[in-house]
Amino acid sequence: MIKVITYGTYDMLHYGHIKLLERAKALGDYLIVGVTSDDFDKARGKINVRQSLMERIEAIKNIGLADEIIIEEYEGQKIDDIKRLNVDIFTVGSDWRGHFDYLNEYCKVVYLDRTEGISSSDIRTKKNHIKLGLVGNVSFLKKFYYESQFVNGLAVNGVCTDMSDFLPEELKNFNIITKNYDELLEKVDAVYIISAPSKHYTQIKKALECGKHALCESPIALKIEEVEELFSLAKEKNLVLTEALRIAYSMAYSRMLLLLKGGLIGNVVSVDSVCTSIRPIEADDSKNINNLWNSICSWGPTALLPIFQILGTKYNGKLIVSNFADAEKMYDNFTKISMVYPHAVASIKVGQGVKSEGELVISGTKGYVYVPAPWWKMDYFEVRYENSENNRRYFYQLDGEGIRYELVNFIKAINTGGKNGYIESCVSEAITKIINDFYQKKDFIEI
Ligand code: C2G
Repeated sequence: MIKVITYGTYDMLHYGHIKLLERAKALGDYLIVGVTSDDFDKARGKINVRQSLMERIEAIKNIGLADEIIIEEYEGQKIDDIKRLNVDIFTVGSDWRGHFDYLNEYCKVVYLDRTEGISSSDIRTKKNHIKLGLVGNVSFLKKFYYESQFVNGLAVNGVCTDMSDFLPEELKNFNIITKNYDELLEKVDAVYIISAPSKHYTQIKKALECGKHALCESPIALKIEEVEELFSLAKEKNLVLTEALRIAYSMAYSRMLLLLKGGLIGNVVSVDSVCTSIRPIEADDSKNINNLWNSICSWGPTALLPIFQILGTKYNGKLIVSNFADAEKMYDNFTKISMVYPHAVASIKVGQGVKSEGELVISGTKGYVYVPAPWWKMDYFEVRYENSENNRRYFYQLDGEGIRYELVNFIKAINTGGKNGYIESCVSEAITKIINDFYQKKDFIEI
C-alpha cells in the first residue's frame, strides 16, 4: 500500500484545494491530510485564516478524499509524521517547490501544479472588503497603515488629520485626505481613531451615528457614562466598537491569562504592572493641555488591562498618586495607582517623565509569572516556583506589536456581526473610571 501525505490550512475550502487533494490521492492508495492548527498558522505568519480548525477539518472530511486526518501543530512535525505513519510520498502544491526537498531523505517528494486563479486570500478579500478611514495623529498612523497591509479583507482609503500638510509619503496616496471628519465618514465603512483622548467620545459617537464601525485607541472616552452610551449605541446599531489595546491580542498574553485561570500559580494575590517611556511634551501640545496624551492616558489602559482581566473590575478601593509637569495638573509625569480587592492587591506605575523597569509580575500562592520589560510587547513569559527546577518559559511569536492581530479581529467581528471577545466592555468602563477619577482628583494625592 502506498501512503501519501499532504498538508494545508484549507481555509474556505475551494476548487484549488480539492483538485490538489484528488491528485494527491491518485498518487497512492491511502491519503493522509494534515490540517494546520490555528496556533501553527499564526506562528508561520498566516494571520487571516477565517475558519476554525474544527470547521476546516469538517470541510476536508466532507469531501471524502482523506483516509486519515491529522493536525499539524509545530515546525518540524512533517519528519515526525512521515516516520511515524510510514509515509511513502509527501506532496504539496507547486507554490512550495524546493521548500520541502529536505524531506527526500525520508520519502519521495512530489510537487503538484497549483491551480491558477483561485486562492483562499482572494476569496477572503473579495468576500468582505472593508474600507477603513484613519483619524488622528499621523506619526502613529504610518505604523498602523503599514500593519494594515498584512490584513486581508480591508483597505485603508482615507485619512482625516489636522496635520494633513505634514503627511508622510506612505500616507499620501489615499483617495481621501481631509481635515473634515464628516467627509471621511461618508466614504468609509469603519474608522480607526488615534486622536487626542478628549476627542474620542465625539468622534466615535459620530461614526456610530453614521453607521460606521470604530476601533479607537484606549481610552475610548473620559467619562463612564460616555463609555456606556457608546457601547449601547453600537449594540443598537449592530456595529462593532473596539478599544484598541493591542497587547490583548498578543498570543503570549492571552495564553498567560488562560494558564492563570487554570491555576498555574495558585490563587493570584497581586498583579503589578509598570509601563514607562521618557517622552518630552511636544511644543505643540503645550498650547492645548486638554489634548494631551499624558502618562495616564498613554499608558494607564495598557497597565490596567492585566489587572482587570485577572482580578476583575470590582475592587474595593484605590489610591492614585501623581506628579505633574504643569500648573493645571493635567499632564502627569508619573502616576502610581494601588488597588485593593477582597483577596488581592494590584498596582500600576506609568510615566512619560520617569523611567522604570517595564515589567509585569503576577504573584500567586504557588508561584509567580514574570514578564520582562517591555512587557507590553510580550512574546515570552516565565513561570517561577519555589523549586526553580519546576520553572517554565513560554514563547509565542508576536508580529507588529499585535496591531495586525487587533485588525484581523476587528474585521472578523465586523464580518460575523460578533463581539470582540478580547476586551470586555466592563474592562473598558473600568479603565475609563480610573482615568476619570484621575481628572476629578478622586482617591488622589499629588506629590
Ligand atoms: N493549492 C493549490 N491551488 C490553489 C491553492 C492551493 O493547489 N489555487 C494547494 C497548496 O499548494 C497546498 C494546498 O492546496 O498544497 C493547501 O493550501 P493552503 O491551504 O493554502 O495551505 P498552505 O499554506 O499552502 O499549506 O507546510 C505546508 C503547508 O502546510 C501547506
